[in-house]
Amino acid sequence: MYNIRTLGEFIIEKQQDYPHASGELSSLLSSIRLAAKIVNKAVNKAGLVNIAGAFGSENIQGEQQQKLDVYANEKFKSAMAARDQVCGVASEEENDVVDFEKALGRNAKYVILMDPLDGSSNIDVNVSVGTIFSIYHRISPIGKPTTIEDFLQLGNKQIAAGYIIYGSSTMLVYTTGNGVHGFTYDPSIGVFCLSHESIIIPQNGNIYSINEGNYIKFPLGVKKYLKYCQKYVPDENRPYISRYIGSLVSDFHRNMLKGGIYLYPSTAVYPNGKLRLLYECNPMSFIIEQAGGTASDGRQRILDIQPTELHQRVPFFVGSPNMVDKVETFLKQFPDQE
Ligand code: AHM
Ligand code: MG
Repeated sequence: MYNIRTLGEFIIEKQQDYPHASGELSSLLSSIRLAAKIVNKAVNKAGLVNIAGAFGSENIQGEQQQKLDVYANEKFKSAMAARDQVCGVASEEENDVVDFEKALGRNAKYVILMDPLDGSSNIDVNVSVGTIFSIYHRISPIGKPTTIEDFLQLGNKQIAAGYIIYGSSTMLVYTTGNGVHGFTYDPSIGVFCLSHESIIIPQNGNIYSINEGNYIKFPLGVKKYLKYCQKYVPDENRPYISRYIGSLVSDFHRNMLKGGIYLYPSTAVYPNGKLRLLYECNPMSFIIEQAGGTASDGRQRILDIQPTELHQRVPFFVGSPNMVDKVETFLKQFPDQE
């Protein structure tokens, strides 16, 4: 029998560490927890009901939207709209920000950025997918319409970030800047239970995760790093293990628990990398730093990059600090010829 400590209890417990906390962030996290349960149910049934497959439309980035992308976007949005703490949402599935302040008349202080269903092309083949979220205090005045600056904040201003992984079991992992905590969903009682308190990533790992199909167009430093990973040096645990699911949340989660690095550099198709700064890289970077890891675009800390656009992409190197340092060293040592 396990000792149950639920996500709800944990959030309230942590809130007590901040005597002036109003409880609004706790309530906001509860709305995410609720939407996660609803989406989890749909993901679990994906092979049975007519919910897998393409929706028939494209998102702003020209990518095929899956039915579950659209479903998850709606569920997370309405869970957030149903509470009073969120004044606006930006999503991978929305061209522009959704302003609750204007539509619903709010006096709310938080904005949320999210990827409601990351890796959704994996749904049809029963591979794990995830939701990623990032929470900020707005900077525009409460009670007024939100502005784009509320959403284009530095990652290091995040108040909270997290992800849900719909995997062999479903987990919610989050940080509010006080460590990273993971909760596993028990579907028999419909509750997220604390299973991974204060996650710490190993300083060094031996797993590397990258789509090597793009090798030819990788920056030279990345190519050299991959050869370093593959070299036979038994004393240093090399060759490393190559593991790539193609679902960021899953690859990231495994590497955070076991020690490893996830890389999505610039490629021929994606000259700035594929992943989006605001709702993929920033939240994952906040989480990894809280777990003792590092996140970089190859040159600088992700959390220090000033965003300029909602759907901006960046190269992404994230994981065990020594591994990210190493790839940065290779990128510096082998700059690409212009
Ligand atoms: P998505 O937001 O359109 O699902 O794209 C993000 C996903 C990540 O989950 C994953 O790591 C990456 O794209 C895989 O890309 P690729 O198929 O190019 O390797
Ligand atoms: Mg995504």
